[in-house]
Amino acid sequence: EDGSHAWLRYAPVPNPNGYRSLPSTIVALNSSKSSPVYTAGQELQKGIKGIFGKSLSINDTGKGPSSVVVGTAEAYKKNYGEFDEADALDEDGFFLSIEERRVRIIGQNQRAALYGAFEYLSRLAQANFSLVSYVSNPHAPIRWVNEWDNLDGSIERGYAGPSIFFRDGYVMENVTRAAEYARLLASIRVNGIVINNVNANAALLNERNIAGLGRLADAFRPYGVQLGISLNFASPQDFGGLPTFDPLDPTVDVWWANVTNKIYSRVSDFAGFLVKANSEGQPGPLTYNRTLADGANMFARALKPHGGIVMFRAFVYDHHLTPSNWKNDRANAAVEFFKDLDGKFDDNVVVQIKYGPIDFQVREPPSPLFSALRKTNTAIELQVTQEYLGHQDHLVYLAPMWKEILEFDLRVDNRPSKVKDIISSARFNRPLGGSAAVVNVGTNTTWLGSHLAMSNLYAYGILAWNPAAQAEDIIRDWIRLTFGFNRQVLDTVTEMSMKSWPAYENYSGNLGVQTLTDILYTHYGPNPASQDNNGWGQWTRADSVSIGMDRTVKNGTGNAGQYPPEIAMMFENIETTPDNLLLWFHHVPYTQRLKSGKTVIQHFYDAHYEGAATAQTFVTMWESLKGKIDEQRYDEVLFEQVYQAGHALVWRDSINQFYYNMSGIPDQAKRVGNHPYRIEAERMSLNGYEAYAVNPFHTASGYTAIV
Ligand code: BDP
Repeated sequence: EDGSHAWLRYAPVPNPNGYRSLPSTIVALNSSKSSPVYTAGQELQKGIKGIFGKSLSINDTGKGPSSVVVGTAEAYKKNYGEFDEADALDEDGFFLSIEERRVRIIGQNQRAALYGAFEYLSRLAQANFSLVSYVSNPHAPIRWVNEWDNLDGSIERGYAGPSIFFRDGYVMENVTRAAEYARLLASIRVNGIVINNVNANAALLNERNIAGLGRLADAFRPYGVQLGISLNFASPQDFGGLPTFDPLDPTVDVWWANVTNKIYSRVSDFAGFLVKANSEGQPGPLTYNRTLADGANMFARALKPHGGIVMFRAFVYDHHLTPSNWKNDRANAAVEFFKDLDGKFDDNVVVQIKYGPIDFQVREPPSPLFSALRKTNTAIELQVTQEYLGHQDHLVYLAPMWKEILEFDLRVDNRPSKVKDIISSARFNRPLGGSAAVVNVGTNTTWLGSHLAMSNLYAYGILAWNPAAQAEDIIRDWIRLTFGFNRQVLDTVTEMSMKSWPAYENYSGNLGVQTLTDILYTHYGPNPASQDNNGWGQWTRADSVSIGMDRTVKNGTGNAGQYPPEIAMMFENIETTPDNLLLWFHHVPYTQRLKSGKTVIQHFYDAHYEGAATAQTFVTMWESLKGKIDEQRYDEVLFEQVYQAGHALVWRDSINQFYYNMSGIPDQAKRVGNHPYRIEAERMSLNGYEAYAVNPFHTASGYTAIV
């Protein structure tokens, strides 16, 4: 098992006879070849063959009593007459009814029927044979993934090999793997893929690439997945040869309309554009003193006649902070840039907001922008690719973290205002909204470069459809689908996964100080020194006596005041700020007492030891599964876990050493800086190796490594 089938393995179930109601044929209603309903028929056939070893034939009409019928509501009514649940179906929703020897899978539209088929198969593959009947509707219409692929085939923040979409400047000729990816996504009800980096290259708009977009869209369409692209704001000038890219210049408008029309003439169901503007050196409307809304609406106008949408990113900030600019806080940027624009965006614009105010850190409060935009469509941006969270070399199951954000109640106007209800129409009654996740799959057979990391992609789709789903239920389903039915495997991988985010937080950056990783580019490994006085504005503001970013209104950057009053008050006061966000909002002495009674610095020491110790247990836990998982995946995961266990120690010692040096406060448990059991490599007699001084110094004990 090389991981390529992910959770769609359709492995035989242990007690196939337990399912008495297995129908004898599949009826895929009115399905033209390459339609999602046609795909659903094929998928049901393939799945049932794998799970039960039975080959079912597929017809496109049928009145037989013993069949799995799959189709749209419209087709179903035409063939069989009315059904009660028809009125309960929202866009993309499906009805699944499993009776003795009769199964009905009815979608509000084509892709919904396919979602229902995958749902049925997921139940069978988990040996769940109960007879049920229910409607399932999506929480929000936008359930997209973003891929940060470059045209040359590299992937920004991708950890699983080169692109499955691009090579040498062009869309690939062979789109087989792209289609396989669309299949995976359809099975978790993702309905859009933006295929290229937000730091976009305008050459994507050349003739040959637009033809390539057509090929990709054709590969995605049988799965009900629509194609979108990221745009470079300066394309009219850099690629189109115009003297300007001013969004209010009519020639620029015409240029975008032409490009958009050209795309639609090849991809009639094109989803839309994703735009990163005026951020990290990218061009944007501010260059011409136009607003971000002017910029977004320019694309909206071009897309409107075709029904497309613009995902306009809220990740806009000026990263050139200087130490003297003490009050400048990158966490404030999104609200500062967007709040006065509320109500100024066209209806087919969606502002895509990273979950926290900074940048995919191991712990952030929700972005305050969710509460500031009431007359604007919004979507949350999550990251499946573990940019700051260990690059898929560390097991970090992210559903619990996403749940905390989605369930966070921002109390807008002192009323219930959970983030999940803001991104759907529930709270502000907006027509569009939903989620996007940066995934960055590559050509590695495991898709993400690690078998266990795939639980995050799975969980993303489940939560985008239903944010009320529980993180632990999701992981258990995923384990059964990925590794089968062994009880010990189920319990062990669940336990590892559920402990993984807290462990990573403990050894990489706790109390809301953010991930203390290298901030300058790699975003990998410990480097707390790089967190201060850098142009990227992710600062811990640590000195010899105190640490943390004062974001209060009273003395700090004012960020706490960007939240609605009840939440602002909670974050403004140290006493009511949860410990896990203490250093996010407050600058305190290392000797500050936490609610646990420990000092901040002692908590640092202890938590880093605890987190790293937990990572050690993942190895033994995994080893206890030997023989219960196929050899290839067993070995590959073991390799990762051993690596993580080692790297967690590097993290632990680096961070503890660094803050010990800075604060001069000893560890009460006398561990930090004290490793009597260690044999330092540089003290051994070196044969063919040389000692050299390491930078940053705290990533090797005694500042020295050998090469
Ligand atoms: C940062 C990444 C950078 C992305 C940027 C973004 O380091 O590679 O381009 O986010 O989201 O976290 O635009």
